[in-house]
Amino acid sequence: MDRTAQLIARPAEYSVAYDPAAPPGSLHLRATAVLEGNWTGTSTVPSHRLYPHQWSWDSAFIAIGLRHVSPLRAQTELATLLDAQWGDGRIPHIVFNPSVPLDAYFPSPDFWRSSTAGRAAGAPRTVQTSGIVQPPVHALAAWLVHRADPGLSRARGFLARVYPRLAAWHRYLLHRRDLGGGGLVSVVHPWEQGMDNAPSWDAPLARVAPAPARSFRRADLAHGAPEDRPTDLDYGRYVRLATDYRDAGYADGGGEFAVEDPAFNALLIASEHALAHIAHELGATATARHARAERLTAALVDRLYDPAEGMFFCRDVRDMEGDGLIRERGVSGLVPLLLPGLPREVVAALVSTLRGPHFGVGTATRLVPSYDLLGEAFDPHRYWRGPAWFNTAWLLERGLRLHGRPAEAQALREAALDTALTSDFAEYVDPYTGEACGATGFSWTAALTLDLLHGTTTSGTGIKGGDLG
Ligand code: 9WN
Repeated sequence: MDRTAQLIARPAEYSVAYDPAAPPGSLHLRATAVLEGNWTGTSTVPSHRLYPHQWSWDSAFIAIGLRHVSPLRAQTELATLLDAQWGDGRIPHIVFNPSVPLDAYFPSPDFWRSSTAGRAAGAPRTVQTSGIVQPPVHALAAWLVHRADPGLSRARGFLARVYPRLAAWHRYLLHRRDLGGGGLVSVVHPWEQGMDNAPSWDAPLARVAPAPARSFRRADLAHGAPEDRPTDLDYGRYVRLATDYRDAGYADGGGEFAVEDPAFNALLIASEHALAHIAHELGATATARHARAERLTAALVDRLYDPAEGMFFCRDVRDMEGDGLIRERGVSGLVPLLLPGLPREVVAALVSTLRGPHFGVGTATRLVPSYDLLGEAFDPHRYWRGPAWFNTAWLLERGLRLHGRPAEAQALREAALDTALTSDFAEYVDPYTGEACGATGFSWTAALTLDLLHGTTTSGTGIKGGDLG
């Protein structure tokens, strides 16, 4: 049998490869077991109890880790998500599993009503989804998945199948979501940016009249401590925004919440560079995509960077009174460090902000706190208002390495690996103590642990500057 036929006919095609050299109980084996436990047959849930469906940016991070133990499963993870793409190009933030009871997660499919309310926007008929999006990490993930096993990827035509869908996804964001008119993408709901409860949303959310508490029933409080989760008032506002968007047929442009976020846009730019690599691999020209990524980087610096503070801020596009910049220091404002085309002085300033008193990386904290340690709203346990997540640590580790800061990158990598082990792959941790918060056995924590374990030296699996540009 030739190599191609062997690849296609793999007997245990979806099984993960447990590393035979890994000692029993090792981090590698435990991380692999978490992903194995959260696999549903076509995708991976973030956590069976708290998040029992497929989530968009979770799946991208999960694929980045899965590629080390099952490149086929990593490809399938992304393909399943892309099968739920809408006709207008959007990739929904949740793809619902029809066998999970409606009351297991709120808002459930009967809230979003994607196949009816989203008909004009081209929502799929056969699968139920939410109608909002999440950060575009997918093209970056697809490129990294390809590189883990280019033979399998070519044999299965993986990149050729995902490329048009990823290109349509970026088109949707760039054409339908430039609500500020400056070239950057706006999110229309805090859940879209992925850091749901960040203090940056407080001011734009304050204008939103909350849906009455009796009009919906939260499911998250059955699994998470109320003092760690968003408040009922915040939830009422989330529900109001999502209801209004749904009732407008998921058409873009009219909502009262529109914010340009640095991390969301930086991830789009990183993915645009990745799409250029994918185009090149498929024999098409990559120049225009790289050029667009550079233009977007310039727009990001121009619109969201504050040199006096040495970091990026969100811009409230609906703010008619001030300059629109929301001067809350969040980890989102450091994530652009992962971009290759960033001006040198911006890189230097971001690194010093990361290490300074507001984030304490390398001195006071483990991983990277989600919010300013000195900020008024700081709370080491409450969702996205202080605790540290593993995906942001992974992004910043990558940025530090890309910009020639191997010692800082290595320290962050070791802290992430150590904390993943001691917290049992927690969803997030107290940034000072590393105490586990939220769910344990959380998929992207396990996946990114695997990716960090594979490190920079293993050929085809490492993350090098060339992955981005
Ligand atoms: C709403 C699944 C998701 C993550 C988000 C995280 C949390 C959902 C929630 O869980 O959001 O999308 O119910 O709080 O904030 O980043 O993708 O893990």
